[in-house]
Amino acid sequence: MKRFDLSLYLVLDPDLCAGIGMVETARLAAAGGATMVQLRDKRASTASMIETGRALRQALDRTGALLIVNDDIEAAIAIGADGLHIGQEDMDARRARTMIGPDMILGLSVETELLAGAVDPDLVDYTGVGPVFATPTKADHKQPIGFDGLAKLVKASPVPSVAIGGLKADHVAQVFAAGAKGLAVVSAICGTPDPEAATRRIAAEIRKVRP
Ligand code: TZP
Ligand code: MG
Repeated sequence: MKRFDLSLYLVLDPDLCAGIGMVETARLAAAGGATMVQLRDKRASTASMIETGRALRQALDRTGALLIVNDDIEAAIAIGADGLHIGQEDMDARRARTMIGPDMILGLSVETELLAGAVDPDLVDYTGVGPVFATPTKADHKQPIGFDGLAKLVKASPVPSVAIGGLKADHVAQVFAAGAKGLAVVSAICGTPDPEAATRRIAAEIRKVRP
């Protein structure tokens, strides 16, 4: 059984993190209580993903936060990441699982109940569910599902789910009430004046609702 904590999942964005950079943002977020950090840079080459990923590995070393790499399987393997996250338009889960082996965490984005129900728990370890709200952070995001939709998709998913899309500290109670095991955030942390404090605020809300 793999152990991972989806509760405070930071997804990095190179543009929003441009001020202090993705690595420093991740370091501060881990200090503030982030449990997972995803390297997501859709425009980066594999070489650049590997370079950033290695720096992230070092920054997150001994913080307890796990490092997940979005989409770039070659980079995920080269970095020795804790996990890989793929979307529906990326490679299929079976192929990804075959390439990464049994031990690496595999996350899959699902945007509908149908997709959530189709997830194979022998291949996929968690689902990323959303967007809960419309968000300027992802230009091409699917139809927002709201908290009612979130509850439905979480229920349909055979593996634990993390919610994403427009989520802030204020939404923590509703996220957990819908059955999700955590929230994935970009702009609630990236590019804020004090990413560590922003993370701490979310972590404090999580402690209120999660025993
Ligand atoms: N996938 C669905 S919404 C989203 C991604 C990567 C972006 C979420 O960003 P934010 O700033 O937390 O709304
Ligand atoms: Mg993708």
